[in-house]
Amino acid sequence: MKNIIFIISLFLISCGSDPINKEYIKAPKDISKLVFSEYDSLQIHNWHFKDIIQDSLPGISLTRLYDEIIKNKKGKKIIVAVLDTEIDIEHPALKDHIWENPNETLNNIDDDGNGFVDDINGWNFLGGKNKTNTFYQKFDYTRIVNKLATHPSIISKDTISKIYKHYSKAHDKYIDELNNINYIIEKGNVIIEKYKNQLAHPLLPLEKNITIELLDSLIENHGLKKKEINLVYLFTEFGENFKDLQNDSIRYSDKIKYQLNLDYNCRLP
Ligand SMILES: [Ca+2]
Ligand SMILES: [Ca+2]
Repeated sequence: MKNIIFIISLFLISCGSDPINKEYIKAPKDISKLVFSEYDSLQIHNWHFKDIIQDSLPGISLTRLYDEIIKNKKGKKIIVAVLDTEIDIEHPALKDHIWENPNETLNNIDDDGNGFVDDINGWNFLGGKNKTNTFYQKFDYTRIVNKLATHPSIISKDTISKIYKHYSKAHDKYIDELNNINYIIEKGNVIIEKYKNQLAHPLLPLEKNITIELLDSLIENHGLKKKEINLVYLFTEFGENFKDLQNDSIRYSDKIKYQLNLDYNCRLP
């Protein structure tokens, strides 16, 4: 049991033995007929439950499923294991359906002997020791590089072994991302410094959104080179401003500190 991975299991209702008419919902050919503007903000907020034909909202048709397909159907309980990070077991839609381990009680003892103390609703493998959530977790390839670096196949450079190939693939990805993030941090900081000076100009107030026109103006009138601010063009595509750029720099630094840090232990609270 020790090696069985499960996080949270739920009781869900499945449909009984009555066959379901499996009709696939197709999007209308004329997409221009979809009218999003008719909906209020709450309906738009719940767009993912909606149906593309009935509601003109490209969701998963959940409301239509309840109303048309499983309405009046008798269900039976099944257990579904969910492998994911952070699930809210107190959510109103879930709290009455969360699986409970029948062989475990809350007593600080591993009653069922599976290696996990008080695993009442499953186990959080990436959380803190006291069942707390950790904000940052390593990327999977960081974890693989860290775990396999001392494996005999890696130390002996056994290039035809499966372990070596697995490690190699993760390592390449790790180095690529590390270089990429370092480049962004380095260039981002250079750009921020340049912008601090440029934005001090009375015509370019600090809080003003950085637009393509503004960047063109900086190139034309203030001597910035196109190559130097290519990165800023990338940011402006997402409508970001100068403060966002600064926050991104912090965010990317955190990636180095945690998600790409081989020694970071994301199990510590
Ligand atoms: Ca246990
Ligand atoms: Ca226990």
